[in-house]
Amino acid sequence: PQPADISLLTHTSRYCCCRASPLVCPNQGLIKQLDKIKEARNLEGEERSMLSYARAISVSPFPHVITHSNLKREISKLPYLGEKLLSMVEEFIKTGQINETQGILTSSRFQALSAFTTIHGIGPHTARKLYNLGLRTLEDLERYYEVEPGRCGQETLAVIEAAGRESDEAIVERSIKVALALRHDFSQTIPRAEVEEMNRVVMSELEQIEQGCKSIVVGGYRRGKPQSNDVDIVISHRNWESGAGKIKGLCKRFVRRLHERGLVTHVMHLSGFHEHNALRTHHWDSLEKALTVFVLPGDGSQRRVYRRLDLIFAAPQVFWTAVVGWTGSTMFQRDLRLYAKQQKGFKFDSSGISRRHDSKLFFPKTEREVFELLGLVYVHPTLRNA
Ligand code: DCP
Ligand code: MG
Repeated sequence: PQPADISLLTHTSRYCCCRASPLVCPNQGLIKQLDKIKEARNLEGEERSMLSYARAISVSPFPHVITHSNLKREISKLPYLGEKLLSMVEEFIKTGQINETQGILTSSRFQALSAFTTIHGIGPHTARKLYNLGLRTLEDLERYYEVEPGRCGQETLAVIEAAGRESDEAIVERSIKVALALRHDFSQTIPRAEVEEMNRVVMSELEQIEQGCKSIVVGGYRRGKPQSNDVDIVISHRNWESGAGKIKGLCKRFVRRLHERGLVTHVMHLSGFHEHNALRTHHWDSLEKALTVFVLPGDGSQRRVYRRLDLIFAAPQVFWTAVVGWTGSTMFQRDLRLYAKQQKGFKFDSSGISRRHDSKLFFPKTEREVFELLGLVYVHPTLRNA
């Protein structure tokens, strides 16, 4: 990160896209405890309460360790820390823990819901539904969905062809089955070197069917996480004029190719082929994308781990908004949208920036330009871990 940029960020802004949020911060212990409460609220569908904890967590990378002496003076100046949150912070300073967190950790309902939502496709709502059916463990879910661990046959080609014509329910059900069958692989995190190898393999395959494409690995990897849960890659074309035409329809064609080559074993979801998109909780944009299961080619001497791979295709004109949107974090993205709307009268999402009053579209040529357009100080990706 360039020091000049950092010094322009302020830790008291209401928007986390104006603050520096490093991966590891001085108040990690406090954040871990608050995060459990946030997760519990999320699992119970208490959206507003969940968001207050998320906001409290996002201001807690306060530059120094929060102590008794700075609590009253400085911390109370931070946004989003109301009376209740401040008393929790005080409790944490005194005892090293938060009572409410301890209660949550011992709750068997929390443990079950929390385990269920580790499965891609199972959100809080579905998790509660499954819990109400009497299911408690992931083994219970395997029986319920009739899934055999480690084994998940799929007519992947048929899934690719059916893209855009399936119901939301069918898509979610398939995602759950695949994610459940392969959960032992998916729970293993992906080291940075393997993420980079996956990107190399993907891009050399892409070059075979469409020359001149480029990519950036986004998500947690780009924010500096040493281990990722999945790999997210934004793909575009180097040619500003002809690129958009080359990107259109490429997603489906490429995934078919990766499947033929044995690299993509399963497809959970292909989207962007019609206006109405499934899994709306994800704030889906209108870009073509594929949520797949990927396996690196090996020499046969060892079994390769199945990995979750998301491929996002963006025309050159929206490449940088896609990169910023998909780099996240989720909170950073949320505040970017909010800031754009409230402070600038702009609409921001991964598929583009537009001005609200006349719908004029903007096509930033660099990542810095995205921030400039929104009137923001550039925030380095590794400081977007709000
Ligand atoms: N994203 C978002 N809103 C969501 C989900 C995702 O803005 N509801 C964006 C921000 C995320 C990015 O997409 O950083 C990728 O999402 P992931 O779920 O892959 O999360 P990360 O890559 O941040 O972490 P990891 O994959 O290691 O769990
Ligand atoms: Mg990711």
